[in-house]
Amino acid sequence: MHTILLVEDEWMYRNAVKRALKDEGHHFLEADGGRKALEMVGSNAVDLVLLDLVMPDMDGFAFLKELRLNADWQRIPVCVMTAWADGAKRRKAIDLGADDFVGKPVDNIELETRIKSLLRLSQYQQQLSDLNAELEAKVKERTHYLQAALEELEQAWEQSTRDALTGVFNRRFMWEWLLPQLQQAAREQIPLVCLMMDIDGFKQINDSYGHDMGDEVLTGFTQIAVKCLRGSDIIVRYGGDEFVVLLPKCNLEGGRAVAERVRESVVSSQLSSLKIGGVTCSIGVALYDPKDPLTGTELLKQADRALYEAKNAGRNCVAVSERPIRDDK
Ligand code: GH3
Ligand code: MG
Repeated sequence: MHTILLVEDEWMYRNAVKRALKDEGHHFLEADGGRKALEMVGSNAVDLVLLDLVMPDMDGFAFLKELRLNADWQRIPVCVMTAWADGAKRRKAIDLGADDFVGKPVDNIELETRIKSLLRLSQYQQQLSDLNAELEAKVKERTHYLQAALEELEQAWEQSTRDALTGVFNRRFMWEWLLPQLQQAAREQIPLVCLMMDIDGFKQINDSYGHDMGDEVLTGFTQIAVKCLRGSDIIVRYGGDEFVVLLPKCNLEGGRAVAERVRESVVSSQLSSLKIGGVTCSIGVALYDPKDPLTGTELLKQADRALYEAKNAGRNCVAVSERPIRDDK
């Protein structure tokens, strides 16, 4: 059963309409002017409005204007009852939000069929809007789920690239950036420097003070090294107490200076006051010269050889490897 609001100041017309639709089983609300009709729309679930245009209180046009201002009422179908000949009034009513017309005086079949079709259209609209709401809820839920999955993935990726103890990049991740960095240096013809750093006598620290103290030294050492680097530099835990650092856009002198800064910072740091004697490190420096480029493996080998030289020179020092190592020689 549908509720139809009949807005008409003449009771004779209201009765004629009700008579015309008596077999349809509708429930009728009646208003003799626009103001009362608005009140009724506000307090009843109205499925359709049958509207006269000329009324003494608030006329049909003013009613339409008010009705369509309210978002909750915008989809209530409104069928205007007017003389067919009155084209200007019909156009104005449509512009104000009316949906259809029936002629006056009322033709029973005309009225019945127009109301049927308007109610059907309104029902379809409602179904469409319910489906839309359902779809929106699903999209929202799916977006939420995908966002959570993405965050989890990002977190997993971040974890898989990091060393669990020190938080710097791990060796597996090193190859992800090493080759692109070398390619960029070659493309831009700007040198870069690779440092290989290793804590001196670390085994002894572990043996004498325990593994936990060893871990503390590793973490402390990493923090000191990071403070000596630029944001664009990359540090990797290469193995136990060995770290690789890549300094993009840096020449040999710059690289040596950074290595010296790390070495000195470690010597004068809190690490040395861990009551385990002085902690020191040795650092090997290797240059990637885009005019005479090395492969990633060659660069690492060269930095490793420089580190070996620093260890041989008595540790707690920086050594530079000037002679490139070639894999094919
Ligand atoms: P050198 O001066 O020649 O570098 O001597 P070293 O004693 O430091 O020798 P090396 O660099 O080979 O020592 C690496 C040691 O680091 C061996 C291993 O037991 C220890 N190690 C590796 N990973 C960890 C770790 O995660 N935590 C701790 N505490 N120790 C580790
Ligand atoms: Mg060591």
